[in-house]
Amino acid sequence: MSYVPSAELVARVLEGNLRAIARLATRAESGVDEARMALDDVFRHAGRAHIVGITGVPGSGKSTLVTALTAAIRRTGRKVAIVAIDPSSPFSGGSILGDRIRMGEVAGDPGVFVRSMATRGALGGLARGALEVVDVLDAAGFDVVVIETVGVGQDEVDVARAAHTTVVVSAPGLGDDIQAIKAGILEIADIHAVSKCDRPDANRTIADLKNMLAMAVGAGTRYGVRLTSKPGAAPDRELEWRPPVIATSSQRGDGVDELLTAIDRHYAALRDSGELDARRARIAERRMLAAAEDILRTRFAQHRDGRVAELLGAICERQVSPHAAATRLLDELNVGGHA
Ligand SMILES: Nc1nc2c(ncn2[C@@H]2O[C@H](COP(=O)(O)OP(=O)(O)O)[C@@H](O)[C@H]2O)c(=O)[nH]1
Ligand SMILES: [Mg+2]
Repeated sequence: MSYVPSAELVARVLEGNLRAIARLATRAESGVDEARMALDDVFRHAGRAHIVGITGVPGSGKSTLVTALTAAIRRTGRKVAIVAIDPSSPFSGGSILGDRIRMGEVAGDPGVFVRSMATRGALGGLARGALEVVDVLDAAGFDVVVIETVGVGQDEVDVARAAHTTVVVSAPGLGDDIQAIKAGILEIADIHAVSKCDRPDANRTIADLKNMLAMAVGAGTRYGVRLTSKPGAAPDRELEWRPPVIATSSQRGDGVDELLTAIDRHYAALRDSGELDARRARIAERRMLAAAEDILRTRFAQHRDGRVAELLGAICERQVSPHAAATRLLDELNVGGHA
């Protein structure tokens, strides 16, 4: 494929050209230097999309639910992009064929774009690359960008925290405990979906989850009820939001419209309370910190055989502490500049 210059690529992305979007997403994912300018450019045009994180343990029905939800969003006329991140497979969903069949409902619809991301790159590349792909889709005019992540580790939680609205999916038949608790992601839910409610054992999962949430509220844990926290400003209005528990069956189509209503209501509540700005500020802070760490790691790697090795030797000889060595290294390297 011929190389498309950044400016031209960005212009096509902003027009919503699907090939250009795919191409820039690939560049974002690979983290190549040539992508940097285009991604910086695209970032300035992003910021309109509602970013929805959908997480839950493998097999909880996320991909199936995302497909059903996508169809529901399309019926309202909005465009939807999906970023599916599943470290268990180079293609999302564990089964390529399965995913394709499930996306069948919305396949070929130009108002739907699906991007699968395999796994993290070296050293936390997952979150950064994924969020830059989200920027691309946002700037390209998708109204809703869904990030599907497997809720089993910190990386996934981090990605879910980059969303404005996070849906945690639990399902019956995957063990006695609410899976969100096992994965430690209960508190990040703005909305709970209990999928596969066509199954007879779903009622118990729903009841367990509701009990758990009631207990959390009773114990004073403010699950989902967040104060506005604009940096440097006193909270003006409070976001009163109790995460609803919504039973869904992607098989029967039950609960999907209700889920969409909850997602839309949550976004409206975020906007009206000022919490949306607060979340955007938190997302910005995390992303900037992650970018700084990334730059630092790269520079560290570049000097591993040189100055870093020397300082490591000095640390081993107890001539200098790790902290003092790090300070010295940062002073010596022009960290923000190019090597
Ligand atoms: N009975 C039932 N099975 C479902 C439903 N949704 C998904 N499944 C099944 O659950 C399995 C895992 O679904 P998938 O969407 O791939 O889960 P993911 O790993 O969380 O993305 C598949 O075999 C699906 O067919 C549902 O609403 N009802
Ligand atoms: Mg999946």
